[in-house]
Amino acid sequence: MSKINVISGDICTLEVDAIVNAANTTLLGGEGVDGAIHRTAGPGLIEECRNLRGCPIGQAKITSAYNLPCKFVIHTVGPVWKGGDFGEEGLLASAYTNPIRIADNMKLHSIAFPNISTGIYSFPKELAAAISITAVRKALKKYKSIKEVLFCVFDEENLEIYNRILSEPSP
Ligand code: AR6
Repeated sequence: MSKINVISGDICTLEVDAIVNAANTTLLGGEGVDGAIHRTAGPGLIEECRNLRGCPIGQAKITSAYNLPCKFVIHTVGPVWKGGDFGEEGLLASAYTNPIRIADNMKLHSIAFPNISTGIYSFPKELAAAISITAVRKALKKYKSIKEVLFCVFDEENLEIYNRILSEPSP
């Protein structure tokens, strides 16, 4: 049985098979969780990312983890929230599903996600949480290598939202 759990804190400290980076389409670093991941990983990560030539919104690409305690980093790009009429919901769901697909393809067992798009990209937190949980639950039915998914939350509001939604019976 795959398990979904919530953990509070810095995703850079997690000793999972893969952490997911909420990057931008250049994959050349940024602020927020992206900045933290690159700072902790060290310069090897940006070197490898340069060779990837960017990543479209909703897609994902995998790299080594360098000085991070996880094994791999899966870089995805969430959508910028523009009010909801620009396919943001589907793109956010893809930003969860594609890393799980890649992790499964690599036969990985554990993966940790930050709350993609809910920082600099301004996606409403409640909606983002509901989309992410639905997308992950659906993906876990298909990608059987993944035994544990961690939602790594970094603020009190997301902690409350994830704990609440995950404690409700799943539809
Ligand atoms: N560990 C876990 N979560 C974190 C950490 C951390 N160390 N630091 C921040 N968060 P954001 P986005 C949370 O802004 O909205 C970058 O410049 C944060 O509180 O990092 O997808 C990229 O290059 C929030 O809940 O990503 C892009 O340009 C969540 O991570 C842009 O930001 C996502 O916030 C992407 O924006």
